[in-house]
Amino acid sequence: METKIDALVIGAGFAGLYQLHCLRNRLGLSATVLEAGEDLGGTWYWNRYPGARCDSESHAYRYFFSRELNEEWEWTERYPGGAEILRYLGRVAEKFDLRRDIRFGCRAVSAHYDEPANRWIVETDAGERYAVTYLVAAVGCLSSANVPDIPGLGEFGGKWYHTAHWPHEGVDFGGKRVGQIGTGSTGIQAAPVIAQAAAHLTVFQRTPTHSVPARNAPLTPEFKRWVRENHEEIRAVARSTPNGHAFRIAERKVADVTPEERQAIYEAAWEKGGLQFRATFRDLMIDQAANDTAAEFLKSRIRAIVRDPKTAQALADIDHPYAAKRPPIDTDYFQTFNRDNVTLVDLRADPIERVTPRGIRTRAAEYALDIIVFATGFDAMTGPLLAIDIRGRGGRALREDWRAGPQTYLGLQVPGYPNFFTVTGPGSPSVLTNMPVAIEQHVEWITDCIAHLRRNGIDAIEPDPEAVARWGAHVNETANATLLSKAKHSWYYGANVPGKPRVFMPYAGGLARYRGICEDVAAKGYEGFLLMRRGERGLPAVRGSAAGEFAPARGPGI
Ligand code: N01
Repeated sequence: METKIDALVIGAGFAGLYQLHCLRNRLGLSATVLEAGEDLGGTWYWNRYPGARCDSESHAYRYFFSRELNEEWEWTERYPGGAEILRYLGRVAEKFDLRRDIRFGCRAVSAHYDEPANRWIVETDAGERYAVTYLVAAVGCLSSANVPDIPGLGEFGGKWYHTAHWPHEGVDFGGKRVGQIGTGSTGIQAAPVIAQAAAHLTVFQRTPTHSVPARNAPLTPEFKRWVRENHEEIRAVARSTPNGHAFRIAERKVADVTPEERQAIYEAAWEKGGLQFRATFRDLMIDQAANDTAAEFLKSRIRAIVRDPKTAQALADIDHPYAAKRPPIDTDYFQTFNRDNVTLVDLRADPIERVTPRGIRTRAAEYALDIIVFATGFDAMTGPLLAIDIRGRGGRALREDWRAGPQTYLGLQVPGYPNFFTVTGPGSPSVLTNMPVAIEQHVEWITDCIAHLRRNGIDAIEPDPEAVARWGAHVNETANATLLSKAKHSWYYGANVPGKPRVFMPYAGGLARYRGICEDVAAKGYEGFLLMRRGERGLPAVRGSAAGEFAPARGPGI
């Protein structure tokens, strides 16, 4: 049985829900969302590990498209927890009547472009088949879990879990010896909570990283009122800043202030907590000497908090500039290592050799464990797309075309894959931003683009390969202009997944600048894209068309 509809969206997280709303409720198209999970929420559906909470502040972690929705919804804490975000998305789905067009528990396994008919044939793991004109991948950037291939895992006598596939009924750590591998944003959130419940927690750390206290707290009635009354202002800030957060980056540079003033600024930012620490000076991400001052401040905090000097040294021996890897924020992470039931294993000094039936064996010791928690991150950005067998013109496979790294125009489209759109795809600001703001921008651009095609009798759109090459060069150049390029072992470069090409995947030029570029491209009649009408013999072959230059980076984009 083949279902014929205008548009298919893959994924029912923030991106897929809004995309469905736009395509169906605004453009009047027939549209369906396929969602592998049994309910909506995307990343929040899967990542239910202990301590899962958003690092973006709640007043900016939301959709901004509906003032009414914002007036009806009130977050309870400074950072929304996973369960509250799921309730929020449930409310959104209810308000815009989205559930009726979402197929839950339904994984898209293949998407093949049928060139003569100019349509996409999408098949699911349940054997369902959809024929659609527009295909939108809203699969998320961080939805393919990375479970490292450690020898012996299959022989482990206890239980193991990856944080991104956390059992919905929870895990009982009571009386258990737990080993946690990974100390990125997830591991740093999970460890303090696991340590409180477990008999013993052993944290296996490969790369230490800086972290700033989140300082989460319930929102006061005054703050809630302020949020309600300042919707437009909050929206305007989030849309105009490089990261899509509702705070501005300071105008000053580190060298503009005295060392004493700088120390006071860092101390105030530490007390305030959160990702705003990165916004204390505008040159933190482009000037190594400036960054060193922040990094040194944060390392000094670790040494001040952690009582055991050897553990403190292992936690503070950080090999990359502050925020060159995604900076975590935490609730009592470093304090956790002062507990009697917590041990840190420095894998750089003593690497893991294998998992044994009893636990984890490093070169120097064996750690007996009942539970292993993998907080080992994701095959980010490209992983979720390549998990689907996507084939474009002439049967070309995305897995082949992206063998050396992703090729996109603006992170929105792939050459050779007409009418296929990616929300927050590689080459877009995405993971360097507060995601809902980046998602809204993409979804609205895609919606306007599809409206344009239909208004003008255009059958298909795909990027000009020349524009794609220029965009790829611009993405690289922009990353190289920042200190992000000093952490070549980060997941931004795909370095956490063995065999993955080392390519900087997100766009580091900043969301505000990126938004301007996308608007400009559309205003110029979709410059750099090929707009095609079907003739008697299908779509015309791809020809080159001019793409404009992208303005060089002027300030820090991240
Ligand atoms: O994953 P990560 P994550 N042996 O890749 C280690 C977002 N997020 O899930 O650094 C031993 O950052 C790895 O070590 P190394 C956010 O964008 C958002 O923590 O590769 N260790 C690292 O310590 C974030 O950046 C929020 O040397 C291994 C850790 O595992 C992104 O998700 C919350 C290993 C993985 O860290 C990913 O964060 C959480 C191995 N074989 C996450 N393989 C919120 O806003 C990997 N590691 C709520």
